Amino acid sequence: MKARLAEILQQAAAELPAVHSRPEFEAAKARFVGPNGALTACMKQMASVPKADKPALGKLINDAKTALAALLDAARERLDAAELAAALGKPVDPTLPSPDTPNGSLHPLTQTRDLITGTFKKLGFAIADGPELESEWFCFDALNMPDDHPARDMQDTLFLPPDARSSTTRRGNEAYVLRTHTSSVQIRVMLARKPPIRILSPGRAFRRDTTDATHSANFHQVEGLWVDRNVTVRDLKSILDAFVRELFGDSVRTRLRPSYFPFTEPSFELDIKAANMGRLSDRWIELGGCGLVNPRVFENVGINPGEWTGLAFGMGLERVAMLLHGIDDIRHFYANDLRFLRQFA
Ligand code: FA5
Repeated sequence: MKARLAEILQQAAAELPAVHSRPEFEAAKARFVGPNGALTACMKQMASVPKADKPALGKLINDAKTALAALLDAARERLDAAELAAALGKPVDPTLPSPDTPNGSLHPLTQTRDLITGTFKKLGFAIADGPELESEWFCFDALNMPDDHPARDMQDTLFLPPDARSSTTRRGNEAYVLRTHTSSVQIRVMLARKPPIRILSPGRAFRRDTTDATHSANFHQVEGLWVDRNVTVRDLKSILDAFVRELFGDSVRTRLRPSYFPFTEPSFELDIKAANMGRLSDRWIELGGCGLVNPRVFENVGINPGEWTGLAFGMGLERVAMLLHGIDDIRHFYANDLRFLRQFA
């Protein structure tokens, strides 16, 4: 019996590594451990072995069984690995550069946003964010535009359906709007932090404007706010001058044209004139609105206007990108035309 078991193991050790398919494996397995297999035949002989020899023989058979199981496992694992490799196909190195795929690039609006935020970061501004879905209080009332204020008509607002009215906003039952400007972030920041404050807030804005070459219902703005002691129009002008020079070069000229916003007093439009703005070169072009924070806004957010002063500005991101790159239609930014986008790669 001992010799027979050794022979079976020798045979298995020779045959199983040569097995290359599932049917070959199953046939070999049956030859050794199946109901009519060689090892099974040895086990059956146990019945006729004298009782005294049984323990020693039983151990021999068990050892042979374990050794056979290991040989079968090794053969099965080899087959599994070969089948997986066949299913996966030729090995690839994902770290190799692809020869045909052009690199992606940032959208021109993202590039322009990064340029603007980078410039203001150098001037000590931190980036602040706020929700695009706002309650009327943050978008209008706190900015000195109460319900009946005519200035509320200056911005055509997209309202959410009445069932979206909130019971959690400051006045309990206000409508939600898609924010018409990023000035709402000023309010959120001033409620959350104590002055001095110096923040820049880029983000989306929404208005019921008809789309044309310079307007979109969904556009982007960049809002700036600086609250400190003794902030003046001179600070406003010098900050905006520094910003504009960084973008358009030293030869750019700026002017603050008197204007009106309910949340700033005095208020201005910032105009720029430069020789390198394509079709718009050498003309005064409006870049955005600005002014000193209206003391009423400070009162609305619990900041003492006797102690603190502030400046604020807001501009259209698309407008800046169009001037920087000589783009004459805002709709190019949203058309996803690769011929347009690749020019900024
Ligand atoms: C405002 O939205 C003020 N919140 C800006 C401001 C902030 C003034 C802080 C003072 C202090 P205005 O409505 O003018 O202002 O919009 C500012 C800029 O957003 C415009 O100059 C324009 O570049 C851009 N803009 C406005 N409406 C659209 C639109 N429909 N499509 C594209 N850009 C727009």
